[in-house]
Amino acid sequence: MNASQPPPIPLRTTGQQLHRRSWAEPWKIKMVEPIKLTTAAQRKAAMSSAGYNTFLLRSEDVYIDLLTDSGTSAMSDWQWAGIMLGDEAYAGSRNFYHLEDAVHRHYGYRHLIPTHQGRGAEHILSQIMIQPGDTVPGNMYFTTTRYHQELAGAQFVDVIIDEAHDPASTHPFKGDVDLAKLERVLTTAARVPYVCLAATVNMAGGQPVSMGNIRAVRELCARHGVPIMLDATRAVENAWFIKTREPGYADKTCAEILLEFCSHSDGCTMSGKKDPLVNIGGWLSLNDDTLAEKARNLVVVYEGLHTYGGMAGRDMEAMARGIVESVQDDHMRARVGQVEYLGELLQSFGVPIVLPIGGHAVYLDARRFYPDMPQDRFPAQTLAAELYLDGGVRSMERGVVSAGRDKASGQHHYPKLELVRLTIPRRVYTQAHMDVVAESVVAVYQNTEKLKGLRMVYEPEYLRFFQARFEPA
Ligand code: P61
Repeated sequence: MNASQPPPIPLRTTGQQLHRRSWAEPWKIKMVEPIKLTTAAQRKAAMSSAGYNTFLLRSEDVYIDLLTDSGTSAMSDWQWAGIMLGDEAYAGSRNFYHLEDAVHRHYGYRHLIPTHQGRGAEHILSQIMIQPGDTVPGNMYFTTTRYHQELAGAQFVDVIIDEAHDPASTHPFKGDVDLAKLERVLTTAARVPYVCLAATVNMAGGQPVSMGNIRAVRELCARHGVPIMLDATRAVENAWFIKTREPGYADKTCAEILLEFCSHSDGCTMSGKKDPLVNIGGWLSLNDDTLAEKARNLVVVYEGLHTYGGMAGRDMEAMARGIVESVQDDHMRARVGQVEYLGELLQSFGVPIVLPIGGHAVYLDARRFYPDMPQDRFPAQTLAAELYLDGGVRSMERGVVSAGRDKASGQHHYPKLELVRLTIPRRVYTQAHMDVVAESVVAVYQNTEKLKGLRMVYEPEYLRFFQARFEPA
């Protein structure tokens, strides 16, 4: 079928205009996994024993799981067939070479160092490039990325455009770097080992970076002799936004745009659990031979030999095939289109969400759900708990709990964005699931009055959002 929008058809019976959908998912379902409906009483008990933290729920108590799109994709029959072709040799597995080829062909980098997942790559990159006292500028922080940079002795500085911190701004590329902010860091910091550029920007709402912006960042960094390391976790979704929003790219394919985008960077960290459609895996890519040698040397200490990096041969094969599937335009249209469907549905009911709708998730603006709740009563954590209690939908807090504490002062970081993420796994849920989610969100939005928020009763030392526990305030 032609993917472009067909003209509306006037109906003979009523004279109404029938707007035909121009696309549906480019796959059909061959295997299903049953999910369980729960009662309100069961959900109340489950939420209480999970300490009001959706990370601590058992997945079997969840009806529709929108906690994350990480490792939750459905693999294709071609990927499952690849699983059977795993070469589980300790060294030099053929699947490593297939993966190397796929990464080279679609992302363009010279060297591939496999890791068990994204944070494994962040760890290796931070250790080989950062010296204590360094400054790493980036377009908004990501939890694990910043954590590894700080562990290696760097300070992270946010250089994203101001619009990214405003949930209502409809800037089409809210992931863009503010060039003046970046230049200030490049000229004042003692040493900048690299610029960390994420595409799309998860914490900003799945917002993309434009090609024009990465090109300008490249020029600026080149003048200062500073490399750019991409967080390419959702770079194919980013390519789709460039195709649909940036002048001059409508006739290019996602695959072409991805290659061009990556060509403006010097390497990438990757969580294979997102764009590449697998349940586990990741990699570090580098163009520089000397750095790649350092990374290959370190990967054997923390991950595994440099031809498996913590993955089984079968996992590398599934990821190599997932990469090939992920860059298809038909796939991306349906993937981002489903997120857009849910976002537009919520908007039509007046639910406050982050605009524009992101690539992997719809983000609810918890501040506007609970305008009178102070941030240290954890509005987004409260909203995530309420969504589960209402209909068994699991979401994720992305606000003050996720932001953690300032290392120096010990105080909470108070981010401007206090969000709940409804994250859509790839190729997993149907349009009816999205409708049920929207109905539940609307029900919670109608009923915000008596809530007083939560208080934290247990706070772990590292990445606290994963395991913190709360009680109703
Ligand atoms: C997620 F609550 N994301 O979005 P790894 N970069 C980027 C990511 O989105 C990402 C990683 C690096 C997850 C899982 C997760 O605070 C959290 O393969 C842009 O998970 O190690 C992961 O990749 C790290 C959820 C991670 C979190 C950290 O759901």
